[in-house]
Amino acid sequence: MTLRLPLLLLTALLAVAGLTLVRPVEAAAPSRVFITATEHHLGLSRTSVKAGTLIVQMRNQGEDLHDVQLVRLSRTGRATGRTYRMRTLAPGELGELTLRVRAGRYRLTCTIAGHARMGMRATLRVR
Ligand SMILES: [Cu+2]
Repeated sequence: MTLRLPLLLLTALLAVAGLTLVRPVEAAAPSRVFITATEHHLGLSRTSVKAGTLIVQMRNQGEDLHDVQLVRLSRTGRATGRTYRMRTLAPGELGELTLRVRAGRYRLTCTIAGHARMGMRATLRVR
């Protein structure tokens, strides 16, 4: 009888510890940014997102073809690492791109000739 309570307590403690240990680590929900493309502007729903998985959706609300390219910038502002590009969207089309982003700044541009120069560029900060 005197041994029963400590044994029960130990079993209970092990069960709790076990439950805690096998509990799966919850994956962080992906960040999302929505872009509205027009002549000649990229309108971002937010300019700052968390590092990790990022879902980029873009709607071409303009009358010309548009796309979007994302590239991380180095401390000196130069493109570094992989370049991600969404397919070219016809007017009215919606596109989606999923990528993994690291802390820093990403430059977004439309790659259609002359569009970035005319204003289709934006910066996304990753925390
Ligand atoms: Cu464009």
